[in-house]
Amino acid sequence: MAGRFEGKRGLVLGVANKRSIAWAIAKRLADEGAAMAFTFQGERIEANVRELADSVSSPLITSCDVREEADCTRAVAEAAAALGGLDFVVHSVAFAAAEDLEGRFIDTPSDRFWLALDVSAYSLVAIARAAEPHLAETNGSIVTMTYLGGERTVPHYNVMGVAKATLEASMRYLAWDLGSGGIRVNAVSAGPVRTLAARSIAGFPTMEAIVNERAPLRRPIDAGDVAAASAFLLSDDARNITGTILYVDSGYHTVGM
Ligand code: NAD
Ligand code: 0WE
Repeated sequence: MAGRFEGKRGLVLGVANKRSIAWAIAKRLADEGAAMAFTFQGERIEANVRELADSVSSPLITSCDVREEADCTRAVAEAAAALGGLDFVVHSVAFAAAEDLEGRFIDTPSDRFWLALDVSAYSLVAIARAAEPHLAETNGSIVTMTYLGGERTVPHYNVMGVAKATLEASMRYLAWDLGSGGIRVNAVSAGPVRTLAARSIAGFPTMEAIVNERAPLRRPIDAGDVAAASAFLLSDDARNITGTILYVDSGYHTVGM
């Protein structure tokens, strides 16, 4: 593919396995010429992430639990050093306790409410702060992943919806703060994609069926579609686009019935 990202260097957070949205984005960017460092969380997935990252000749694979500020600053610094600078960051991280993605939102206890917001929303702020000095050198760009459940109620999305609402507002305020330095911050709002995490969610096949029936395009979304939109937002083609949400959902969010 033509090298839109030839000479560009980035950090990718959120690859767990080959089905991860972060991996689809990384592959797409690698195809277009990008060099990338990767973070992983937890020893269980380290070997998996190393194998994937090696396949795109990554110079750095490092551990980062986004709940730890020190991990975020170290991972960003290591990535910038290994790559000789940073042109973009892909943030594709979310977590809520499994028991909070079923039942009633009203029953979410405080500790698990803040866990979901910490991992899924505040992490973007921490990573952006660490990356700012590097991205300012390159007119760099940040992209994060969100979901319609952040603006409408989606049954069972619950505390993750509150986390996505926080993520989306944080994305806009980061776009304001970093805009004066030429840095752009945007989000892709993806329809249901069959990642491993998503497949563990009861009712996922039902949601896919609803999209196939009611979305204007009446077809499912795959990770490659999300990757193409993310690559656009990270590219110079989007040089005057910041603080926005790009929907990759077969048009589902536009429908009122
Ligand atoms: P995934 O499980 O492959 O990715 C989630 C990632 O978050 C994993 O790599 C996991 O290791 C990481 N993570 C969790 N807790 C972490 C922590 N404390 N520190 C660092 N990393 C941590 O699933 P995915 O579907 O590819 O999700 C990626 C993003 O896309 C998420 O933000 C998700 O909300 C969003 N999204 C997914 C869908 C979908 O249907 N799959 C739709 C819209 C948006
Ligand atoms: O953002 C997401 C899911 C993110 C996620 C997934 C898990 C599964 C495993 C966060 N935390 C966890 N925790 C786990 O233990 N999506 C947009 C996909 C998704 O999840 C749903 C959805 C959709 C869509 C949950 C309920 C209803 C709809």
